[in-house]
Amino acid sequence: MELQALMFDVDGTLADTERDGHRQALYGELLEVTGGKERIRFFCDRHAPEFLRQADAEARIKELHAAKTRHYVALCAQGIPLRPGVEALLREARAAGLRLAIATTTTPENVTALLPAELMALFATVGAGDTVASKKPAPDIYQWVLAQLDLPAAACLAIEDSANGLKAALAAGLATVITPTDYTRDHDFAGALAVLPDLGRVAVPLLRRWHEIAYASDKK
Ligand code: XBP
Ligand code: MG
Repeated sequence: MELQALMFDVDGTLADTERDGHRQALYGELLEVTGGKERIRFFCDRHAPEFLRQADAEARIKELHAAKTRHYVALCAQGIPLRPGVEALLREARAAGLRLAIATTTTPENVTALLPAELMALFATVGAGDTVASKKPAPDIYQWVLAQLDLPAAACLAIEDSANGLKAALAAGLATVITPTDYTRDHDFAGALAVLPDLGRVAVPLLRRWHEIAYASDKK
């Protein structure tokens, strides 16, 4: 089956938002846990477990996460640059007839804050945040996006930055290209199709070739 779609992770892949955005609201060590609300709960569990025993703990976590999101959206408004090669690849992929999708743990609001409307329009579907019950490394968000695209995993490639993202994509049956960030450089990327410094030297013909190799066994 030929390559028909690319599925992009957001934070760390489209832009180094963990360094330029989320980190300024959260601490790097917490990035091992995906999901802002889940990360706050994890921090409380480690450092203030008594807080979680309060009746209004969940409501206060939601409030804190909403405040953090406001800070992040404000940082996006100042402009968080996309990583090298991302915009060019998005445009080239669309011009080559590939469909684009987003599969992210962050909120839909954070995606539209990061990407200008013109780039958002390139995506056929956006799977984000609480769309699914289980966040990465669970495969749910990738499975949801595949269903929206009405495509089998074998017709797609996933592009990620972290071990949690790789686990999620592999569990959904997706061959995955990794472009690590400073926060994920030391992660275990076993099973990745390729690990690259960024997308700066990646063009569609190369992705088509890697896709053929990745799914060659499917053709037997
Ligand atoms: C990475 C995440 C997100 C962000 C923070 O998302 O785990 O939770 O760190 O965003 P991706 P929220 O799957 O794109 O790498 O606070 O909105 O969750
Ligand atoms: Mg990521």
